Amino acid sequence: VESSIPEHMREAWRKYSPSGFTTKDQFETEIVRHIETTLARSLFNCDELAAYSGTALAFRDRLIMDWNKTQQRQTFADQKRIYYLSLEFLMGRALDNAMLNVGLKNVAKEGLADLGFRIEDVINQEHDAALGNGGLGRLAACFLDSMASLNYPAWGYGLRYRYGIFKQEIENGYQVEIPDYWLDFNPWEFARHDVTVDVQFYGWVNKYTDDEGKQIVSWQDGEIVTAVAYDVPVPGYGTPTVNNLRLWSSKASSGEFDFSKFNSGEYESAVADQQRAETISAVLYPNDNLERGKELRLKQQYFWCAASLFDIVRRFKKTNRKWSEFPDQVAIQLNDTHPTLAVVELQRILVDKEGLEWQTAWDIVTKTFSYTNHTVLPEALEKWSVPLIQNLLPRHLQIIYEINLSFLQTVERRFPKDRELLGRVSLIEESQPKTVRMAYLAIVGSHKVNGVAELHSDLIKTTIFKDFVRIYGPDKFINVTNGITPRRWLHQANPRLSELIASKLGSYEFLKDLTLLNKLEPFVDDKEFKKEWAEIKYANKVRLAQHILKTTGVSVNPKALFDVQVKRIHEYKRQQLNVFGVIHRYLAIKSLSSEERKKLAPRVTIFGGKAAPGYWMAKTIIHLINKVGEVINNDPDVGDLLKVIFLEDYNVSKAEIIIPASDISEHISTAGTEASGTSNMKFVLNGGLIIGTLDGANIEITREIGEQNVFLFGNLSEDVEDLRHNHFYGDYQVDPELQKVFDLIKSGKFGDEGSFGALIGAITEHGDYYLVSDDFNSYTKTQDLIDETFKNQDEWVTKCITSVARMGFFTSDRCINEYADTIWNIEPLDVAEEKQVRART
Ligand code: F55
Repeated sequence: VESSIPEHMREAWRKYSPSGFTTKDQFETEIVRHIETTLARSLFNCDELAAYSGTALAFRDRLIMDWNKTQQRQTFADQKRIYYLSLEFLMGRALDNAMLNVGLKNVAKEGLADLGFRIEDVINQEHDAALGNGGLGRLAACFLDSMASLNYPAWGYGLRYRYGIFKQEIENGYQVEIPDYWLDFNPWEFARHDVTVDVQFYGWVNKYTDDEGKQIVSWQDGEIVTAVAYDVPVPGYGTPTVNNLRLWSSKASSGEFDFSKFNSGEYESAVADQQRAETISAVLYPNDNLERGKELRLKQQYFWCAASLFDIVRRFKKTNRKWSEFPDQVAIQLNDTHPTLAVVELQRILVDKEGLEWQTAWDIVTKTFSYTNHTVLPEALEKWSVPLIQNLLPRHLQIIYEINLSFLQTVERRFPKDRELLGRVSLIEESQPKTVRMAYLAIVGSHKVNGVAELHSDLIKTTIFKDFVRIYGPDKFINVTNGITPRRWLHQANPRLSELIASKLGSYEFLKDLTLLNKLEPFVDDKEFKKEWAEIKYANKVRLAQHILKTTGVSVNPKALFDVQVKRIHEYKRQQLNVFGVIHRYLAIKSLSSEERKKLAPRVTIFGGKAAPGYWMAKTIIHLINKVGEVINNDPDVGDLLKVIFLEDYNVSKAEIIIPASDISEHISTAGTEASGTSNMKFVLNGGLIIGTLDGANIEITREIGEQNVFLFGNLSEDVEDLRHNHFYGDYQVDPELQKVFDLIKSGKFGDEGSFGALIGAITEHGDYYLVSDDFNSYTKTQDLIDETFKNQDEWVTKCITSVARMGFFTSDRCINEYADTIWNIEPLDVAEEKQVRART
């Protein structure tokens, strides 16, 4: 490559290549240098934000060196890479993670103390990278962590949104959305103004036969928007591997964009053109498990797929291999159906640009792609209107039709007598307007399809993708149960617990092999160990209580049972069941004499989570929680027996405070609706117990940690359909205890009877789709059992320790190794030599 330094000069280059700090003094040199030069501040003008910036820049320098080496090593190794395509990466903060991964957090802590700062305050200055909605985006972030920690050559590809998920404020009990502009100072990204891709939209398709009689198809005219790469380093834990997350930002194309307009009195329209281009990557859509078919969203999807595919193909071409080897060099994982256009785009590149035969190209495509499904909820399955695609991506629509035609022909040959099957599995739904079923396109374009927990993977095979199992056979559909990274969700969020575990196991090796936690089990009878365990949980609760006091003004007793439900607000996740249960508990307290009340177990019920801005019912649930809190928290009859807290703006960094402080957390979705859930794993790993339905990963958690350690309740997924059906027959009545709760709400006790009426009506009048009434009795009885169990602290702590010891399965490392073996066919890169060099420094 002509941009590389000539051989005979490389010696000098290497001599001056920076080696990075390792000692406290070196760290202080670096941070002061950055504050005084990079940031142009001084010791008379250095606040906590400047200290954060200086620390981040010092650690960034270290990461960059390993990052560059990793990229060189991976290019040199010239082996298969995995590309993880996700519209969301919910990364949270990077500094703490970077410090722990390079193993120099203590050095930084002491160095910062010398300079007059507390490391916690410095860490808290960082803005979360909140480029995601919830579980799906956070899963992508855990996967990047695991892929780097396991030394897989892996890239993430996403969009660089200017605005991440909105910040949530609560005003008078209502959710208010504030834009999350997060890019003011982001030391973790590197703009690659030289790495750009021009992406085309609209236009028309020209088909003709050339002089040699060959069919030529070309997509012409339309408008061009440029994608600029921004790279984010992704460090692994205890390894020199630093992988790359590439995020695309949109801007007006310099070739296309009419800069002369600026001079010719059309200044305003020139600016408007420019802004239209930038709008593509401006904002993350804030809906989880809901797809609304907006044109701008489709533009985002294609913009990102086209840029990523161009980049991947460009890298492959540098290796001068035959196209048939593409799937041996490239594995592309589709995180849900959002990147499905990448399938069509690769087929277009191979056929229209590279001149491959249709079938040859299609074999390459299907060997390259695989698809992860995250939901069975019908409202979340993507369907794009055919006229919309026709207008925006005319060539892609033709290719989709051609894929469909050849797919349906195969199906017809295999099942000649089944005419209805063709209509059911067609990639095109014959609706008004017609739509493209993106999940079906993703299945047809992939060699493997996976669900994210056992129950969920079984459900997709027997319900939404049943016909495809008949067509392709069962082996194409597999399960890979989700996992979480123990680095962030144990070591970083709960350092004292991590340290206590390490002291018993003799090392921190469990952070790289979580199954080692099973060595904790013999210590369940160790009195001293149990005491320390309980002290750590208590300290975490004190910390959360301080946060609650500071942010809500409500004082809670850290000795009370902390009951937590934090996740996106959604009817299927049933926060309404929880708050109805709280009101039921309130009624019970009120009915007792003050003597009887003394026997009750005090409880703090904590909620957190965002509602999609257009999801009116979810917003009503938030409002009810806040109003119920106002009444209960100020009722002198109740006192410490019950407090109800809604924590504003739940996000990754808040989760790191909340999760380690929980005694019991709630994972109470209607059976069959929550694909997996991942916070359930985080809570148990931090020594909290869970109350849950037999849904998603709750089932596998129960299998691993033992039934006696989980509070299960509610109907089974196999019975849900019949129960729903029953709601419309006979004289259907809701649970009598739940009716009392409804009566109190309707009495106006919590204000706003009008909108709360709709919440009640969904259950009493509109079929109770989520089975709140069916599960109510089982739920409250199980809550009573929790109260009883919590009274015996010794027994409780035993359950917690036993559970943690059995959580090894749920590391995202196991999960990534399963993807690597069963889907990607890819090996980790050997970094043994680098590791030795590293061990010496
Ligand atoms: C975001 C946008 C759209 Cl259009 C659809 C869905 C989402 C989204 O955020 N989904 C999501 O978070 N799904 C969750 O994925 C987790 C990881 O697999 C699961 O644990 C969880 O059950 C599922 O709801």
